[in-house]
Amino acid sequence: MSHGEARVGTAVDSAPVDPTPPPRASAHLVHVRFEIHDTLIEVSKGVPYHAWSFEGRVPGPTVRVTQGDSVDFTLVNHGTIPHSMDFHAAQIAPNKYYVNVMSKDSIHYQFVAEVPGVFMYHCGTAPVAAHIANGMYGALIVDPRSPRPPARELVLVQSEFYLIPDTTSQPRSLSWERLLGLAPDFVTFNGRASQYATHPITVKVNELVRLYVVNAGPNRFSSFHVVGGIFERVFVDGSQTSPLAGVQTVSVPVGGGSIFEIRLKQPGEYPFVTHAFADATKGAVGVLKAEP
Ligand SMILES: [Cu+2]
Repeated sequence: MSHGEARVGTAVDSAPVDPTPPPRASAHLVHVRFEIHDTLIEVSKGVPYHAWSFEGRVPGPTVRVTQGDSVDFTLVNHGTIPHSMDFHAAQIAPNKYYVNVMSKDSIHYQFVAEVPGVFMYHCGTAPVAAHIANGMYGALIVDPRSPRPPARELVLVQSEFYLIPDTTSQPRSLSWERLLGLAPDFVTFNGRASQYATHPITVKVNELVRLYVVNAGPNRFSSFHVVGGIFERVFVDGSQTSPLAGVQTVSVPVGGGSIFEIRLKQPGEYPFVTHAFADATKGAVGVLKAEP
């Protein structure tokens, strides 16, 4: 059940991750507390995977603050190995704050979100590629002081999963060799292959749709594109100055995030993809369903 009353998709499908961000923040001091857990997730229909997660979710919860807000952050490690947290929205000394937190220990620090945009956060413990590939990332939105125009807002975090080929051992777990060989089994939006293709996201014809797209990687660039549409504006890597206007495809580098604004002109189904189509075929595809 995805909405409490109506089934969406087929009975055997899991409900998709809700792509809706939290509302604009009104506090000037935003408390964020994340617990790390070893978590079982489903990276594709019927494919369970041993992940490491923030708050039991992959990607972790979307955090939303307003430019100038202080973020008061606590990280509690209930996992079995050391982890850490690196906020791309912060400008602080990594050797002081992005440090390992041992199992059963915690860390607390503050930073001021001075620059608007959509930023990646991730565990920065070595080997970083393994901690990211196992699910330790998410998006942090910093709204500009004067609010953006009203829009239907969605958060999409692209990432890859690399599985040990032995399918007899369930759940699956990370293949370091496949990760180093840049050969993902699944490329996903919000942690599960093709979830918004089987469960399209409904929007209205001609309404402004704002997509906050973060690419967690750990390896593959995203060539973000909406089939049947042209982006009205793209704030590249969140930059407020000189957004791109009237563009078809904009790459989101690994570790980056951009804000895409689009209107869908006719009723119908509009796939959003990384136009690097091997990765779309591996699951980085979804559908915006425009209704009158
Ligand atoms: Cu970690």
